[in-house]
Amino acid sequence: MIRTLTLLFAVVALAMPAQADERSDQLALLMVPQFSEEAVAAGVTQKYEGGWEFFVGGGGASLDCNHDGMPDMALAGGTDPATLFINSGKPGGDLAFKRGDLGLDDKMVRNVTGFYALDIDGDGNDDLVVMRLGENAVLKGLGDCRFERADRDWHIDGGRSWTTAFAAEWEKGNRFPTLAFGNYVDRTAPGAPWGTCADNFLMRPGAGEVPDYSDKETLSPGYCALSMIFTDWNGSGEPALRIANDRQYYRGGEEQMWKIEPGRPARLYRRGDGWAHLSIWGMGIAQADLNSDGLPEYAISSMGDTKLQMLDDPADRSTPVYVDEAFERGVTAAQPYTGPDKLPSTGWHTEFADFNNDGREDLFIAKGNVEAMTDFASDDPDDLLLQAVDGKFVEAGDRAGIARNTSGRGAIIEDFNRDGLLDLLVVNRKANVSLFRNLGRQADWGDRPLGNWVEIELEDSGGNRAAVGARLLVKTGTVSMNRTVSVGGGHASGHSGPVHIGLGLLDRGTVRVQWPDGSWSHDYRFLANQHIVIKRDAADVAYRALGE
Ligand SMILES: [Ca+2]
Ligand SMILES: [Ca+2]
Ligand SMILES: [Ca+2]
Ligand SMILES: [Ca+2]
Repeated sequence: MIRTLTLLFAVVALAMPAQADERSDQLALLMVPQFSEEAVAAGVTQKYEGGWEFFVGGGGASLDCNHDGMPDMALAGGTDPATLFINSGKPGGDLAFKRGDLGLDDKMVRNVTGFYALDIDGDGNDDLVVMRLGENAVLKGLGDCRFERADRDWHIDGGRSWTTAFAAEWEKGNRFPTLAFGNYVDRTAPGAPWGTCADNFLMRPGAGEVPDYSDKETLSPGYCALSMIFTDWNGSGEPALRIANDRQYYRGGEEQMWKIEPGRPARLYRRGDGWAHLSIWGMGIAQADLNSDGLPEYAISSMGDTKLQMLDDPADRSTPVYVDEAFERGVTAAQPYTGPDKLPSTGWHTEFADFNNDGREDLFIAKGNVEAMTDFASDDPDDLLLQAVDGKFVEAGDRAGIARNTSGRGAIIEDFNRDGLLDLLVVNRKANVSLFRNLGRQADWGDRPLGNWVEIELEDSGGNRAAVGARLLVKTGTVSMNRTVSVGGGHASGHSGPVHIGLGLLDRGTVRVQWPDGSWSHDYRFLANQHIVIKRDAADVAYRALGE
């Protein structure tokens, strides 16, 4: 026994430095962005507090509530009040925020688990969906970062559930969006919390001139949703609703996908449709078209291994059978990558974004122990997995300066100072949020730029002004990239606003837009390092100057 142990230690001792060396070699080929944590200096003090109902959730949303081009944000506080932070910084300058007012009373501003921003009524102001433990609320944006409750006017039943997930899409022909609410444990049911997951809800708009969601459809069974996303998994033009579910509390549950057909009740994909049973601690979900084949891949965080699902047979667009390529692609992120703690880690917010502007989407995963689960890592740093040329991902969280001993939950990936480098806000349980400014790439003589970039904002005609569901096909040199405008995913967190695209060394490109109604635009030419706006049927892109 002792000999076996000694041998094991020897193998581990040999393996660890080799792995570290290999990672160093891989990182040497990549541009590693440098982040500086500036929450307090930027005026952002906000914690996610509370008992076991707030072990989950803890999110926020970015939106531009005063139309000055600078992203503002709403952050959940659990039992602490949720807070609106209005961006008071300048383009290219320091991160700076001032506190605003969400217009929620003292009861409703507490017990908030997360936010998503979208323009529900199509007036050009983003509205805020407020997810809560108890009644949910919807805040209508009035401009100037003022809000008023609209859930009663719009007949949105806030329910009594413990809401932990949200997503929205515009079904074809509809002026207003379809809203999906995901709920966690039903605490009032006998035997709670074990096997007592609440149902989820789908709210489709009425046909009138104002949003009317009196018709509420139950998505049953619910299996304790922690994130959801509308996704056109097979390129049919008709998104389905995917839900990541937490096996900790369901009995006989699994990951789910609902078929959402206009004018028909939602229908769950089952074995007969090819849907395979997968039972994980589904926490956060993200989609990206990593292989540019027009179909999305999915990252789903869990306790232990992160999943990376790719359609098994891309030619067969009728059967949703997925293979897990997380190991091959290097995104399992199953344990902490720094420090002595080698227990499994716990992943939450998951999102693809190009942090170093090299034209390849990277993967961020917020990490943090549920509370004091001794079988899981307690010091569990967030992951920044940079995508290499070969499509594999390399951990760079420590090198980038985001590896901290905080317990991450939701996150917002956004260029908060509009300098073309994506910054990062992480909501932490029982600790102040982390606000990381992206400084670019570090060199001997200081920071230097990353790759080129473009930020693209769409403006559709009709109710879906921000063109949620639109696809962007960007071509630069020989590279093509697909992006989708969506509302949902991550964990209790989202962002509204331009789509950020890294361009590497290329200083121009073209973009084609597939608008949510399915029609394609012509090719638009654009120059790099600009914020561009593409209006429906416009001849050319418009360049937007900020801070003027
Ligand atoms: Ca703003
Ligand atoms: Ca609005
Ligand atoms: Ca990248
Ligand atoms: Ca930035």
